[in-house]
Amino acid sequence: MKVTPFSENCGAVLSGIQLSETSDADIESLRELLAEHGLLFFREQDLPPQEHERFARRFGEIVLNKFFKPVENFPSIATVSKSEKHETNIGGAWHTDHSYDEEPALGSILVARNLPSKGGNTQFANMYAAYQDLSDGLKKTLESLRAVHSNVHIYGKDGLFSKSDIADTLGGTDRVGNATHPVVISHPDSGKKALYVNPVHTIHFEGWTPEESRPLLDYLYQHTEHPKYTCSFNWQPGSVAFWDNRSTWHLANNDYHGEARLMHRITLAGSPLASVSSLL
Ligand SMILES: O=C(O)CCC(=O)C(=O)O
Ligand SMILES: [Fe+2]
Repeated sequence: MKVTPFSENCGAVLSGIQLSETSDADIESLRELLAEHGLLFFREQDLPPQEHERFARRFGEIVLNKFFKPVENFPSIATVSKSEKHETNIGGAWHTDHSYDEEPALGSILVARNLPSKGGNTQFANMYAAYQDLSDGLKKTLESLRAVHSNVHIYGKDGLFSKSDIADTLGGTDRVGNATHPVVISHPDSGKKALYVNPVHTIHFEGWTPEESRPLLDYLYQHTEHPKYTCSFNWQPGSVAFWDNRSTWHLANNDYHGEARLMHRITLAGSPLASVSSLL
C-alpha cells in the first residue's frame, strides 16, 4: 500500500490496495492513516454495495442517516443523489456530517455510482491544519468554548430542504435535534487538536447569542476555506473517499445541472467529543 499526499494539507491517496480484499493489518493501517490525515482517497476500486458494507463493518458500527433514503435492499447504505431534473444537491455548503448528534459519526465512506460528464467534485478541508495556524490567543479563547449544532433549520419541516426541489427525496423532518460540543476537540483517535465548528450546523457558541457568535464563526469559516487547507476531489468511476467527520469538512460542488449524480454513503458510528481543556 502506497500513501501519497493529495495536496499540501489535505487528504492522502492510497494505492496498491483493493478495499474488498483487505487483511486485518490493512484495516489497522487504514485506521491509523485516517486518524492522521482525516481523509483517504482510493481509485479504481471494485466495491459493489455488499462489499462496501462488508468493508465498513470491519471499521465499526454503522449509523443510519435520519434523512437520506436507503439504497434498495441495503438499509445501511444511504443514497446521496441529484437527478437531471433537480437544482438542489445534498451537501452543497461546507459542513461536517452529524455534528447535531450527541455522539457525532466517526466518518463516512462514499462510493461513486453514477457521475456527471464533468463537475461534481467534492471539496474537503483539514480542520487540524486550520486550527494549527490560528494565533495562540485565539486558540486559547476557542479552547474554553462550546458550540451548539443543529439540523432543525436544514432538515426540519420548515428547513432549507423542505422548501427545495429535493424535499421529496429526503425524510425525517420530525427527527431533528441539537447537540453541544467543544469548539476545539481532542481527536478521539489521534489525540490531535481540531477546530470543531461548521457553517451548516453550528448555530452559536454556548452562552452567546447567535448575533454575538456570528462574527467569530464567520472569521473561523473564512479562515478554514482558504485554499491552503482545502482540496477538491475529482470523482471517477471506482473512486472512493473515506473521511473523518471530526477532523475534516466537505462540500459537494453543484455544477452539473441537467445531469444526474449518484453516490452511496455508509456512515460509521463515533463517540462523544472531549474538549482539549478537559484533558489538562
Ligand atoms: O455528494 C458528495 O460529494 C458529498 C455529499 C455529502 O455532503 C455527504 O455525503 O455527506
Ligand atoms: Fe455531508
